[in-house]
Amino acid sequence: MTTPALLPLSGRRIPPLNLGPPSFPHHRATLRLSEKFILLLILSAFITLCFGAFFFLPDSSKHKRFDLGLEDVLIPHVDAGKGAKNPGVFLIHGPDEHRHREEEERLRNKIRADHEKALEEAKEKLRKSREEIRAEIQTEKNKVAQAMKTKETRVLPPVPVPQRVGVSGGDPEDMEIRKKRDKIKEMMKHAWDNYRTYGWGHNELRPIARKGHSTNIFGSSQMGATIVDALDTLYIMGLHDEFMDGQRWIEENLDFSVNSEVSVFEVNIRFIGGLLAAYYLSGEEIFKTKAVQLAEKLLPAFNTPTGIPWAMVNLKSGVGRNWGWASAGSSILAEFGTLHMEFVHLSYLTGDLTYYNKVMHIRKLLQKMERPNGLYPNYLNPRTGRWGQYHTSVGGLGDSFYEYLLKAWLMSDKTDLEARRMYDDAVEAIEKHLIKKSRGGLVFIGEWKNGHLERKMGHLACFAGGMFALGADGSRKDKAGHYLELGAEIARTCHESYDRTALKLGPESFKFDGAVEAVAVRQAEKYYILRPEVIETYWYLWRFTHDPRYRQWGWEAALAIEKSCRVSGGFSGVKDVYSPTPAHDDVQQSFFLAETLKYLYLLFSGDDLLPLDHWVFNTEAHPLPVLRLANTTLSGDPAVG
Ligand code: DMJ
Repeated sequence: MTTPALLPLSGRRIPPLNLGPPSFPHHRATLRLSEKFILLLILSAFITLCFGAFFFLPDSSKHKRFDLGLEDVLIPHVDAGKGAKNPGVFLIHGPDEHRHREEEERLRNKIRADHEKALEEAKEKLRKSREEIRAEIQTEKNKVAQAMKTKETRVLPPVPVPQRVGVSGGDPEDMEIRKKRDKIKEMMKHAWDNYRTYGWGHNELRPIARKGHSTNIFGSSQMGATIVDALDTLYIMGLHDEFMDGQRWIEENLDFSVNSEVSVFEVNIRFIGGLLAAYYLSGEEIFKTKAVQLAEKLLPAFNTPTGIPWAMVNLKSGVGRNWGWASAGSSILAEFGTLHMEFVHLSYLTGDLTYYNKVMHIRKLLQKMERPNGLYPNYLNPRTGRWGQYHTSVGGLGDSFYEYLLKAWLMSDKTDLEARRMYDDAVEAIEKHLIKKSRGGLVFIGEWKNGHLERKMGHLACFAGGMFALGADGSRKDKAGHYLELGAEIARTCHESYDRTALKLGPESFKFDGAVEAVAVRQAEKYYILRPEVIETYWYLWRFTHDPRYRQWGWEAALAIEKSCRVSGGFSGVKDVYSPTPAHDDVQQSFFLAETLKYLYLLFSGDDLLPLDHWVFNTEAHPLPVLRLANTTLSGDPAVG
C-alpha cells in the first residue's frame, strides 16, 4: 500500500542527533559532527538559492498554486513547509496586487533574517569545542527523553464518565434462546482458550498450525491484537477470568514504542476502539491510558500537506506513507473517514482538542470537495487534496466512512447535525446511483467503477443493512419506514448469498449478472474469513423489528461456522464456500472475537444488554457511550449502571 517521507514527531521539535552508545569510537562521532555542520552550511546556501530563484520568477508563475481553500478550517495543523514544496501555499492567494507585494516583501525579510540567524548559530557552534557540542546535544537529548517520559506517565484529567448502562446481563427468558446464547459463549471460549494456549501475545492465531499469526496491518511486532479486540466481548459475556488475564497482559506487555509500521485505520478501530470500550465497560484506568498513549503515536500520520492522514505510520519514527496499490499514492476514504468516533472520545477523555480537530479538519475538507453524482470516491490524494480514481463503494474502501457519519450524529446525542446532513446526502446519492434490484427481486448495492455500475456486492457491504436500519429514525421527510425496509432488503439479499452456497457461509463478493444472483463467480471471491457484516445486519434488524427470522438466520450462520470453521485449535476461515469439503485458510481473525461472536451473542440476548440509546458501536463492534453531559457523574469513576 507507498513511499515514505521523513517527518518529525511534532512540527517544531528538532530531533536530537544520535551519537551512538558511549563505547562508540570517538573519531567516528567527531567526523559525523563536522560532516553535519558542513552539510548544514551547504543546505543553508541551497535554501537561500532556492528562495532567491523563487522571487526572481515572473509573477504569473507564482500565482499558479494549488489552493485547497482551507482558510476557515479549524486547524490547518499542516506544516506546509515540510511535505509541500511551496511554503505558505495555503495562505497567499487573492486579487490585491499591492497586498501581495507587501506580503512578499515581508516574507523576503523574514527569510533573510532567519537565514542570518541560522548562519550565526552555525558559526557560533563551530567556535565551540567538540566536548561542548557533545554536551549540548546530550542535554537536548535528555530534554526530549524527559518530555516524552512525562507525556507517557501523565495523569489524565478527571472527566465526567458516562454511566455504564447495560454492560452485563441481557439474559433471555426463553430457554431455547438461552441455550443458543450459551453455545455462542462456548464458541468464544474455544477461540480465546486456543489463542491463549498457542498464540498468546501474537496478533492472531493459526488454529491448525497452532502458532501465532500476523499480517502487515499490525506491522512487524506482536501487539496482542486478539487480546485487545476481544476484551469487551469477554466482558459482556461475563468471562471475567479471561478478561483479567487480558488486562494483565496489556498492563505488562502492551508497548507502542516499537519500530513498526502499522495501519492507522486498523490500529484505530481495533486497538484504540477496543481499549476505549474496555475502559468504558470496566472503568479500569489502564485501558484509557494505553489508548491515549497509542493515539499519540498515530498523530504524525496527519503530517501531510492536506491533513488527510497517511494509511500507515511507523510508531517509532512517525514516518507515514500510503499503500502502493491505492490510486497513485492516495489515502482511502474508509480509512481516513473512520477515525471520528474514537478521536472524539480521545478529546473528551483527555481534554485535548487535538484529536477532535484532526477529524473535523478531514470533514471540512471533504465538505468543500466536489462529488461526482453526489458520491464520495474511494481515493483521495493527501498531497494534492484531489480525488484519485472515481471508484465508489459502500463495501471495501468506502464502507465505514458512511457508517461513521451516522454514528457521529448518534454518539453526539443527535446534536452533530452536520454529520447527519452529510449522511443523509450520501445515502440519497447511494440510493439513486448504486442500489438496484436484480431480475429475481434481490436488492443489492453495486459499485461505481470506470464510469459504470458493477453489479457486484461485497460481503463487507452487507453491513449497510444494519446501517440503514440504524439511521431510519431521524431520516429526512420522515422516511423511517422506507429505510428500515431497505435495511431488511439488504439483509435478505445477504442471507441469500449465504444460503446459495454449499457451506451456508457467504462468499467475499457476489454478482448479479443475468441468471447469476447473489453468487460468487471468480474463484478468488469464494472465500469466507469469519467476517461479521451479515450477522451484524441481522442483529440491528432484530433490535429494530424483533422479527424472528433474524435470529433464525443468525443461528444458521452460527451452525455453519461451527460445522465448517471450527477446528480443534480454534476457528479458521475457509477458501471456498461452494465446495462441500472445507479447505481452511488457517487464520483466526481478531475480528471474529471482536465482532462476529459479539453480534451473535447480542442477537440471542435481551435488548437491555448494551442498549442502542446509550451505546454506539464502532466499526469493529466496540461499544462507545453516547456523550451526553446530563447522563454523567462527576467523580471521574464510572457510575454504577
Ligand atoms: C473489520 O475489521 C471491521 O468491521 C472493518 O470495518 C471492516 N472489516 C473487518 C471485518 O470484516
